[in-house]
Amino acid sequence: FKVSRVQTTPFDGQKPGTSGLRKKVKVFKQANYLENFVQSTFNALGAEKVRGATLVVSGDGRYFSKDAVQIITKMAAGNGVRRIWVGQNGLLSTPAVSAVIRERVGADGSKATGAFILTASHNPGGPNEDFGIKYNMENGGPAPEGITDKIYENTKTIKEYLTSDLPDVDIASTGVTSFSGPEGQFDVEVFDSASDYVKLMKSIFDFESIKKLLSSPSFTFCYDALHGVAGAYAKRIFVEELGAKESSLLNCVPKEDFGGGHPDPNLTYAKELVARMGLGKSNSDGEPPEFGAAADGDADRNMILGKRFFVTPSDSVAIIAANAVESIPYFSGGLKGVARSMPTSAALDVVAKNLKLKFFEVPTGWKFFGNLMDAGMCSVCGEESFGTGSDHIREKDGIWAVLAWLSILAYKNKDNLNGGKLVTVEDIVRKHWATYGRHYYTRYDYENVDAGAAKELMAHLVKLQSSLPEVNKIVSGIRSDVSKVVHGDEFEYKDPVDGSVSKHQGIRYLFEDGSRLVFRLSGTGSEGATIRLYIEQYEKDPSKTGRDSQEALAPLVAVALGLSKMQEFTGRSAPTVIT
Ligand code: VG1
Ligand code: CO
Repeated sequence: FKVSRVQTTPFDGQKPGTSGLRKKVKVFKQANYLENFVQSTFNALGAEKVRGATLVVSGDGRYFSKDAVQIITKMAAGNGVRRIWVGQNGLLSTPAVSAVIRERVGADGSKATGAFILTASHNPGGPNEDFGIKYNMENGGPAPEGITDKIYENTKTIKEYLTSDLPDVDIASTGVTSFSGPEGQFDVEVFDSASDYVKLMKSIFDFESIKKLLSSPSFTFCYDALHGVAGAYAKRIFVEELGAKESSLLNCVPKEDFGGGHPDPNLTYAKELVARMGLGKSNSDGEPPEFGAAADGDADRNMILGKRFFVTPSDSVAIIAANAVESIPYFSGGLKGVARSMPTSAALDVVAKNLKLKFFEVPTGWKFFGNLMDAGMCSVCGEESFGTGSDHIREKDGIWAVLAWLSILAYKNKDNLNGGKLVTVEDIVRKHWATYGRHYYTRYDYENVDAGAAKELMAHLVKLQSSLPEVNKIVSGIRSDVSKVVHGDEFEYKDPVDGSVSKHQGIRYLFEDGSRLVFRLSGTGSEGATIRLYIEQYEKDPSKTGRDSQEALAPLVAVALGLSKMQEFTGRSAPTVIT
């Protein structure tokens, strides 16, 4: 093949957000748009990390992914990359990409040093919806801010990119295709999307004991991939390896447009599963399954449900941490530490304190956990946004979280599977609350709000923080039964490993009784702005941990909406999604 230089001009707004660059497909389809971002990434990495390298290119299979694989492959050849690894049909979940970078060894002993992940995660897909791309490093984790800032700087000045006249490569069948270029050989290897990941999961969990649970007539199970890439793993793992019934899989055929749905595993968008679990208004026919779970488009998120019962992600990570050592072989030697993102509830903090574990609070986004894990300081971590994971890879991991819960259930029920009374998901959560106290928690999302209005609202909240007496006057004017605000700030994080500082990571109001209000602007949307409001209240008294959470939080919600003047600024009388 021949290499060519193509002249180009910069595009505005190619700044990677919380997790890569996400835009409407129409934006990505503009001539040179994707090319500019990819070349800016190569330039940010530098020739020594690109020339001769092995790079992974794959994603959640959303619309435009197949075109993107071809474009990036040609550019990789043009930039002197030695080989490209592609999951069959361009499919690899985000956690599987991380596993492939860390674990996979090519036939000739080669190892990957990075990946372009093609996903907009939980955002809808299709010709009128979103596409996305992000770069992961040799530890298998998202590029740190130092690199993403460089990429963005490069996109502002880019003048040309390198590509090649390679033909399109068949990515539907596995195997290696070799080409010869001006500097030697270039290979494209297409491999099975699931094998490396399945192998890793088998090395972490006790598949035999989970299989006993899943194939027992006293246990029922349901998994909804929302037509995302998780479907490519669910059948292999839950059905073929662990003996679940085929009928327990919902929406497990990956689709380019996620069947027209919003592949976000929460109570609003995972409608079918929510109904099947007996949660929503429309109750399912018959008895709901004992356990249900869902994933997002790229399978790094998870939602855990019991029969007619929702587990908040903040509780989920705390419960996994509290039970990991006895239930999951990978952790049998103990946990190195635990971590959560700032807006995630403090349920994990209480577990860390009780079990005397190292504990870290980091900004939103998985990239911040990676440094801690690389330094051996953290084993289990999570975010309130349905993200849970561990140091087996450097991304959150939706199927891992389900296997972790199944492991806990299998352990607690190891003597109950022959007709004894089952310990349920709800039993485990209620017992956890009775032991550690409960963090009532809810998140309000206001999606696609006018960007100017959102900025003003945030500025208003920062300004208010300069006078706490003023804040408390407003608070007590709204609800007299809410405790006093004792601290207000914008969260700032200093990475304990490399000393880097991240500022403006969310506005916090901390109350005397441990309650918290947090306000953030989303960094993953592709249109307008999304305001996230996180509301949390701690209850230690075991006789009061069983209340309905919206009811328990109603006073704090009223304070949050009043203090922020939400309706005044945004014109919205209700959020788009409540979790
Ligand atoms: C959201 C979540 C955050 C998560 C990020 C990526 O970011 O709040 O916790 O890490 O999505 O998840 P933001 O900036 O919109 O709040 V995913 O599943 O998109 O890779
Ligand atoms: Co995701």
